[in-house]
Amino acid sequence: MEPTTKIWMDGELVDWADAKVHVMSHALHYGTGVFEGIRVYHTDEGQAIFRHRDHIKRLLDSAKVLGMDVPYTLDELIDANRETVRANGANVDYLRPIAYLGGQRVGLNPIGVDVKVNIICVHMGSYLGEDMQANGATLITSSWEKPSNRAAALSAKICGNYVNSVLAKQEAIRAGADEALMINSNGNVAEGSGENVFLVRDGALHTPMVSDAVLEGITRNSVIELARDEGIEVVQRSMTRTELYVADEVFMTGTAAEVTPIRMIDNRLIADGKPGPVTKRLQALFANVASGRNQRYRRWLDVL
Ligand code: PPE
Repeated sequence: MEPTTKIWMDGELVDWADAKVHVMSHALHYGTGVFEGIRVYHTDEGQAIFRHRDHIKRLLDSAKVLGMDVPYTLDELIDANRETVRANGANVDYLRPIAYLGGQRVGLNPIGVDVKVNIICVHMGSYLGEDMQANGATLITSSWEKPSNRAAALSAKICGNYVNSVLAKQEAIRAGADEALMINSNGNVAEGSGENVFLVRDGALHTPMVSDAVLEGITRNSVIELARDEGIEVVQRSMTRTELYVADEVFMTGTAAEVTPIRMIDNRLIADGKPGPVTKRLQALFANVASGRNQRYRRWLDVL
């Protein structure tokens, strides 16, 4: 990938090439870290970090679930993110703060292992591709089940949780699809490997509940608020995979994916296979809000 300039490592800005971690770090072996993905948008007022406080709050909540004490406050992390974006110039569009057990320890016991915090800025661009963003992406249902809430702490963004997503994503790409759709242990729709999923039926939005083994996405939350403000009904409920096949529209949301229309699932076209009107409306609205052209949601932008 394209390196950027500086990486924040526990209070210091370090050159990309020098941002090194020890091979005996607990997190490398056991997945004991938590992370965030946060968009940095270009607005007329300058670079803006989208829903900054909400993302850092979720990072600290994920750490709490993992039982890890992060040695920085929410406000300190916000300042560190801003400093890192500033140090990396205008081309970056995505922030990746990660807090992990960086201490050297063999054996699972995480208690007392040093916690490290690093912040990386990258250029992400379009996550599933420009063409998919415009014309719709294709999904296959993964043969890998999303673990149940009994098996994993899914509403926390814990590094180790992502092995399941990586298996699903790999399967989708090898099968020629853009993304995987994951089914939960009850046989209902969960989410994509790194996105929440919505369907449109009779003009209303439907999305799985947080208890359906999904990450409580911040983009999901933004789209729900935008839709309700537009007078669109939003229903959070369990749904089956076949409901997606026959929906009027399907789209996915995520920090990286933003609002991406889905045109095909398991070789079935969704409606006529073109992004539908509700999807296009919410996608445009989201883009206007994120870029600051729509000032009604200015509170979601932390302008540097
Ligand atoms: N579910 C999962 C499993 C997930 O990883 C994400 C974000 C979402 C839903 C959407 O959440 P939110 O970003 O708060 O709207 N996935 C991040 C990681 C992507 C990656 O490849 O890395 C992201 O979009 O930044």
